[in-house]
This record gives sequence, structure tokens and C-alpha cells, in this order.
Amino acid sequence: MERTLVLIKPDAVKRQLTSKILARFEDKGLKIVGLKLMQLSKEKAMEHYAEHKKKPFFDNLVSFITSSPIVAIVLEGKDAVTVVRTMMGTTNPRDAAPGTIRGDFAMDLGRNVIHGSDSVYSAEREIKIFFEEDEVLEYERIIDRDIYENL
Ligand code: IDP
Repeated sequence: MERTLVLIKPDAVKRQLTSKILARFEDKGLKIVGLKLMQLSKEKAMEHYAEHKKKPFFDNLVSFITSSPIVAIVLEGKDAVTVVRTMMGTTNPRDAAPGTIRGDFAMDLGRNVIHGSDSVYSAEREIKIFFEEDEVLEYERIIDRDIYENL
């Protein structure tokens, strides 16, 4: 099983889209193993988005993601990183396919409602920024055998 980090960004929290977005992941069969509402510090935001440090939109991105609470989530499942990226849709929501989260809920690059790790390596790095080890929990679901043919 793979784990990935999802952030419901400030725009989506304020638009009260949290439950709709969470429901999509639960309906898909992904398991929530970490979940919290938090206000991100500037330091953590800069660490999270370190790869974009030299980009012209970096300052706006950091100030936006720290502007009001986000919901941080760790999801677990087979190929969770790719599954979540596919469900999110393209970075620019105006290009995102209908049926994807960005395609259905967003209009602007700087207000694209959700973050999802782009690789297993990024996921491991990012989960550590947002969650202590004991905040990511293991538990069994009876439904697992109805979601996966082979466990
Ligand atoms: P991703 O969120 O789809 O993985 P990244 O390229 O990692 O996309 O960019 C991180 C975030 O930075 C995007 O989700 C978006 O909010 C913002 N962003 C990316 N490119 C631009 C841009 O050209 N202008 C403004 N904001 C951008």
C-alpha cells in the first residue's frame, strides 16, 4: 500500500468544499490514515513548496497557503499517489477534465483547491512536514476485501 499527502487549500476550506472532496476519496476506496485542520506557518509552507522557490509565483503561493486554515490528509491505497493525481486533474483548473476535483470545483491556477503529492518520494517528504509519526494511524477496514481483489 502507498501513502500520499493531500491538502485541501484555503480557498476550498472557506468555500465549504472539505466534505465533498473528502467524500470523493472515501467513495473511491482510499483510506484516510491522517487528517487535521491546521494553519500552516510560513516556514512549513516554504519547505513544502521548496521546489518552486525561484518561480515568480512562489511568494503568492506561500502567502495564500498560509492565509487561512487548510485540511491536511494522508490517504492510503494501491498506487495512491497516481490515483489522487488523476482524481485532482491538471494544475490549471480551466484545463482540467470534468469529473476531476479541479475540473469540477475551480477556475484559477492560484485557487485550484487541492494539493496532492506528485511522487512516492515527494509523498514521504511531505507527510513528514505535516504529520508527526503518531498522527498517521493504522487500522483495518472490513470493506477492504470488497475494494481490492488481492490483498
Ligand atoms: P500541482 O499542485 O498540480 O502539483 P505545481 O506545479 O507543483 O502543481 O505547482 C504548485 C502550485 O503552485 C499549483 O497547485 C498552483 O496553485 C501554483 N502554481 C503553479 N504554477 C503557477 C503559475 O504559473 N502561476 C500561479 N500559480 C501557479
